[in-house]
Amino acid sequence: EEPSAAMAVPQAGDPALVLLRRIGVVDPSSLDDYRAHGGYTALRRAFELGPAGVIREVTDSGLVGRGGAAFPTGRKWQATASQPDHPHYLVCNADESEPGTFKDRVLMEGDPYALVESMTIAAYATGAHKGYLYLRGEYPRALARLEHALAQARARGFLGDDILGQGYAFDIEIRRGAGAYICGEETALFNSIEGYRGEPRSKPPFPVEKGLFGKPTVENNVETLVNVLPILTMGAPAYAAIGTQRSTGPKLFCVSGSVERPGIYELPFGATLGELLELAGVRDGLRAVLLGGAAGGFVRPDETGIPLTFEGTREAGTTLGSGVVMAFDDTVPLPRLLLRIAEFFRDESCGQCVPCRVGTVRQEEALHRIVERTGAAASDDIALLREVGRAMRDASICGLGQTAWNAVESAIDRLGAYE
Ligand code: L3W
Ligand code: SF4
Repeated sequence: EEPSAAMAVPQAGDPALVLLRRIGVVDPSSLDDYRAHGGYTALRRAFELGPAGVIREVTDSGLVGRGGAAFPTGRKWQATASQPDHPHYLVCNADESEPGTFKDRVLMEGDPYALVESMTIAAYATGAHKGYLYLRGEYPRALARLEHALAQARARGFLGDDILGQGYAFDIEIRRGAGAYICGEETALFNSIEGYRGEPRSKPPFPVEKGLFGKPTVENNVETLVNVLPILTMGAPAYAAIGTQRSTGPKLFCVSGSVERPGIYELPFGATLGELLELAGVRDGLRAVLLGGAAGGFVRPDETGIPLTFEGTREAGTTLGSGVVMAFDDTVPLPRLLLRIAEFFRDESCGQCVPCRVGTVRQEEALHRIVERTGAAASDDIALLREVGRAMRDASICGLGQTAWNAVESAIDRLGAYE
């Protein structure tokens, strides 16, 4: 039997869940079962509200992007909706590739119709009639389930020329990535869909103005889109009452590493790192926690009081990113781990700009020298790492180069990695 998405969700079946409530409960192949579990009530509500009403609800909900950058979703939608240039496009970024991230996979495998419904709502609100779902190439099960869901939705009038008899036309095309992390950067993703090399474009212009095929485009992460369903069904005020004032709603966390129950956890924003680790069953000998994935930063075991919000992690000098929490116990050799992270960035750099193309190589070389000296760092290695890191952060075109030094820097400054 195929492993079910619910296996990755230790809380599966808990009726208090918002984003994960159907995972492991609903039959992901059945449109009827999706509807029996509340599916398509949000789209009906969207048609009652009209496009401007939907954008108002999303703005009032306080929803911000879940890909890591926390940009206000309502503002993004409004900016696209008001563009005079047409057509408008909707793009769902499902190229989930941040090391340690697997929440979008679980959502797509376990509740695929929820993504189809929320993309339909986002497109309706922003005046798009065509949506692209850019799916990580290594997600064959999500692909099969989404393709089946799209076919069923078309056959039943939930996609197509006249959705639910409302005179609104929308359809979704799936595009598969080919294994490059950089294609998750929003503009590299446009280039990939257009048939060019997956290289980021300079911003501005932002995609809301000139995006896919040079047209106004809304691009959102899977988790961001799926939040629109509870916003419309429970209403913006009730949604905004979840979490904190500046990070509203529920959040998915991808917990892995030295824990008893790795998986996806849903908690309201504002729970602490310690509460999350306790749920996942943290093991003895915790040495470090990596927040936000390879692009994120390490924190120490005595920092588990950090609130898991965008503002709380920023104030603590770290990042929430897309919700990655990797726990490492004292059996993990830190210098090797840091070298592995540096290899990743060197490998995934698109090579378009010098600070990142050269900097990721120099960073890896220095970390390699340190590992060869069995973990001890010469002071000139550390000085070089800092100098290269600063150049990558300040002068790289996109987030990959700008964040490629985060993890190493935090390991030096917070963990004393080479002392
Ligand atoms: C209109 C403006 N739109 C910004 C839009 C922009 C984009 C969004 C965020 O991601 C994160 C990083 C890591 N008018 C706008 C505007 N926008 N100003 O808002 O933009 P930006 O540029 O702040 O960030 P970004 O480059 O989209 C950087 C995370 O990504 N990361 C990896 C993430 C991986 C995953 C995954 O695997 N699922 O999410 C690596 O750096 O956390 O914070 O849409 O157009 N004035
Ligand atoms: Fe490419 Fe790196 Fe420059 Fe981004 S920062 S455009 S990945 S070379």
